[in-house]
Amino acid sequence: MKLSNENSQALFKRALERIPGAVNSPVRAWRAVGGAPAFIHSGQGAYLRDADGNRLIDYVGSYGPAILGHAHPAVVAAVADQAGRGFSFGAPTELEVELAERIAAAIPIAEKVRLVSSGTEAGMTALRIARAATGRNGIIKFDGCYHGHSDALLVRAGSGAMTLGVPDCAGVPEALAALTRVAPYNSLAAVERYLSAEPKAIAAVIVEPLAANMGVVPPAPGFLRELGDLAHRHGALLICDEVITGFRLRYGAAYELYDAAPDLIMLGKIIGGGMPVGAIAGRAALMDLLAPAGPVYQAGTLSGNPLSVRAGLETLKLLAQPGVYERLEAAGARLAAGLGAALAAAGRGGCVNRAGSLLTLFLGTDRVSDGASARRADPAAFARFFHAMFDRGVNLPPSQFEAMFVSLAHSDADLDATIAAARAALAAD
Ligand code: HOZ
Repeated sequence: MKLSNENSQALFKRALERIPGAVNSPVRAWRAVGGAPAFIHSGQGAYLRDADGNRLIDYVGSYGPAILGHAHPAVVAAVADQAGRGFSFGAPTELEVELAERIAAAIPIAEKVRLVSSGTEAGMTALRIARAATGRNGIIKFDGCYHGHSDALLVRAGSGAMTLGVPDCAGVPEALAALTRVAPYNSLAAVERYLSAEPKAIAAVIVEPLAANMGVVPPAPGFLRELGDLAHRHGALLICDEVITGFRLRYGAAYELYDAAPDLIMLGKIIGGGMPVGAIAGRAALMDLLAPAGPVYQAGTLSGNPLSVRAGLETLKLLAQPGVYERLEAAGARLAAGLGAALAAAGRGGCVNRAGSLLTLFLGTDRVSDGASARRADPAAFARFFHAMFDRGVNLPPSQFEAMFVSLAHSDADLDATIAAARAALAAD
């Protein structure tokens, strides 16, 4: 039965008058699945309540930050307490030192940490450091990886760009885009070709250690270790974009799971507990290139603002407790197994890619290992599946090319209800 959406439709119409495309970030507009997006009234634990009063089991999780579930009481209390002390001062606080220390303690290469306000800023700044450190301008990224919307990185990008089929963005100067080389994810040969063809041209190779912006695509065994070796042999840096994976797959960075040796990493999402945040972290020698210690300028009025930092600190404290990542792994595995079984029961082509609490159900293709194979999925089938799930009370990311995010708030009953909904949705399609 179709859920009521009169209020969301009315809000959508109103938003279209004053907000480009009615949303403040493109994927939210449901363009890939059609219809007026659900406007959200509130979130609690694993659930959202939309503007029409529908209760939904949520797997968007704010695209990653909501690893504890929505409005966790301890995080709410920390933010409320901080709000009473002031939102932002334009001056350093002890809280920022505490968060940098906590990140440094969890991530071996994070000798120094610079907080910013978004993953986009983190990517932009990581590139600037790499270019300054190497005296080179070129970068290599991977088709379908997304590192925020800064000019240099919005080339063959995943996430909203892939969803909307606009991987190369209007308004990015050609001369700038020409500095970005694009390789297929998991292809060392393509990276080697670029590095060998233009010695001393490439400043950095940037990669999501686990790709999660073309749907979830794990790295091939040894890929990241060899990628770092390759980059370093050619005098280039390796930047791991851990905006999604940082503190998601383990307490710390995911690069350690895959035996990678990055020079810099980008963080975001979870370290801000749902408030705006980003970070660049790495060895002191590189990080000290940043102003005022060094010549690479970077700044931000709200960087390291106390509200984001308190929310992040409280979230990390809760994630540091024993058993947390085992629970996330078990929940992710339960859901992935159930979705896989639902596909098989319906006799449908598709596959489930998963790492820990991140997963994607690809429809219409049996193996996804890079951007090209992700694009072989069937977006029309996904759109039907999305709506069938929504009408059964399950909120999926509205794109085949985003990850589902499982949180600590999802109970086995929530996961099993989701699996039952998927079985019914696939069987009815
Ligand atoms: N990095 C986010 C997940 N792909 C994107 C969020 C958004 O585009 O709104």
